[in-house]
Amino acid sequence: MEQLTRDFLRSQKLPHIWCPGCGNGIVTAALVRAIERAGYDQSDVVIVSGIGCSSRAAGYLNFNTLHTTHGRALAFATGLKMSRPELKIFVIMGDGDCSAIGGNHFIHAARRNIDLNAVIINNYIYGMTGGQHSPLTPRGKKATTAPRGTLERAFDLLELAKGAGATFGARATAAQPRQLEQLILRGANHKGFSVIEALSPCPIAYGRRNKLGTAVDMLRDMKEKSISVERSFQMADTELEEKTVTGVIYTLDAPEYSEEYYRSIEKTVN
Ligand SMILES: Cc1ncc(C[n+]2csc(CCOP(=O)(O)OP(=O)(O)O)c2C)c(N)n1
Ligand code: SF4
Repeated sequence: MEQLTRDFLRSQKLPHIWCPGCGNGIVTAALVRAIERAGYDQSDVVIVSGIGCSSRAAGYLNFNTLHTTHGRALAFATGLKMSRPELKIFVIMGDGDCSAIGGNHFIHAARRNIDLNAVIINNYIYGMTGGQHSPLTPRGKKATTAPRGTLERAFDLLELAKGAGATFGARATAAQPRQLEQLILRGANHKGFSVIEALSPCPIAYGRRNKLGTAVDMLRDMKEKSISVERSFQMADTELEEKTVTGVIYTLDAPEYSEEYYRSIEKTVN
């Protein structure tokens, strides 16, 4: 781990400024380990992020990094992939960044099945701006913009991605960092748009407001509510209501956009 920290983190940017107990560090560490296991050349890896607490991860990572505007990480990453298809691109987004302001880019990246690896750190809230609800806040949970609990149903992010055309969807929690690492690696090895939803505690903007206890309590709760996708097949829908299904939720086979694009150019030129 010491070697990983030396090679893959920008030590001059540390210590990080995430709150104590924030899950962002756990998810970032899982990402770093997955990239190391994938064996990529460091100069071929690009980390793209938007704006938010989770998106700060890009600043701490010692790869080529792009810290873009709120909700636009996938738009920048798409441009990059189309001009340099050989790059290994990881896109870190918060739940708001990905599914609210960036929702349009998300569905179109999925529709194109472009070979990007989206890691969405879902802490169920807008952390950086103090706790507004996002499209992934569970119904009934409190936020600054829903003081009596949100009335809206949350998206199932992976169903949304699948419906739009993404070909790899996986979910894990910060309470299972090794599983998360494994899933990010599997997503990276998949050709097409990979979506990894990483559930992560925000004890400050979300946990405190919803009386979820300490960060440790939140992690314990995440772990207890997790059900592997294999086990979930044996359970009734009603039993799964309060659970979080983790693992590779689905994989599909479909043409990848940047490859198709270059193939079509070659055909036209020749
Ligand atoms: C165009 C634009 N609108 C709004 C903002 C304000 N803003 C910054 S971060 C953020 C939300 C972050 O929430 P999320 O994406 O869930 O990430 P988190 O901070 O929870 O990791 C918002 C609304 C902004 N920076 N730019
Ligand atoms: S506000 Fe929440 S998401 Fe942001 S750094 Fe603090 S704990 Fe993490």
